[in-house]
Amino acid sequence: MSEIARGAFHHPGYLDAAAQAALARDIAGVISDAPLFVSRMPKSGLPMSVRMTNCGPLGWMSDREGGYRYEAAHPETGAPWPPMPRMLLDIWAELTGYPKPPEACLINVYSDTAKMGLHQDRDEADFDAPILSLSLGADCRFRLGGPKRADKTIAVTLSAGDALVLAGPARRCFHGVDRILPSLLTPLPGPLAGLGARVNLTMRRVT
Ligand code: MD3
Ligand code: FE
Repeated sequence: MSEIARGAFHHPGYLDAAAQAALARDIAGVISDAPLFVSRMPKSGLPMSVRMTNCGPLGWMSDREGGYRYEAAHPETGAPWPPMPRMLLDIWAELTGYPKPPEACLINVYSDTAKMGLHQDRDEADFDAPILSLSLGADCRFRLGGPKRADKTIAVTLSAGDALVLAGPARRCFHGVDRILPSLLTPLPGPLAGLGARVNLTMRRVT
């Protein structure tokens, strides 16, 4: 584990190959009940380049009219999000030590060309709880800045099996995904093969 910035704890290879495979089965099950969808930017309606879905009591989404928000149901099926797999609850408890369970797990699926611009996560009422991220599949170049958009940034490679805990000051930092790195050597595990190059899970408290 290394603290890459104040409050940002990187655990390279936290999940071994067997744990990544078990997690991939759970996530494939979530996607079969809650299909991947495309969120859109508020006002412009431009589509994001990642496809997403969620599990847990609340899920993150965005559309042109309603903007960034958490909802209890899938925007296309209207069904409640699938439950958070036990494995994710256990990892949250072990890595964050936070006394309450995560309320939302956002599942982002990246193609080889998908990216995520620099942004802050500020759609949650609870800014003091940590955020936990887990990565599967291709490496990406992840960028972490400071609390202001213009602050200097660092680049970090996030690889399959890595965990990243954002606590304290890191929770408010700008961050994004510059690009997905060549994925031939690190395909997504079998149950997720064909969906894209990289999957990232972010677990959060919302309320
Ligand atoms: C640093 N996801 O879903 S995960 C997001 O790889 C998001 O899909 C990226 O940013 C991805 O909002 C990055 C790592 C991460 C997640 C949340 C953070 C880093 C963060 C919140 C604050 C600071
Ligand atoms: Fe984010």
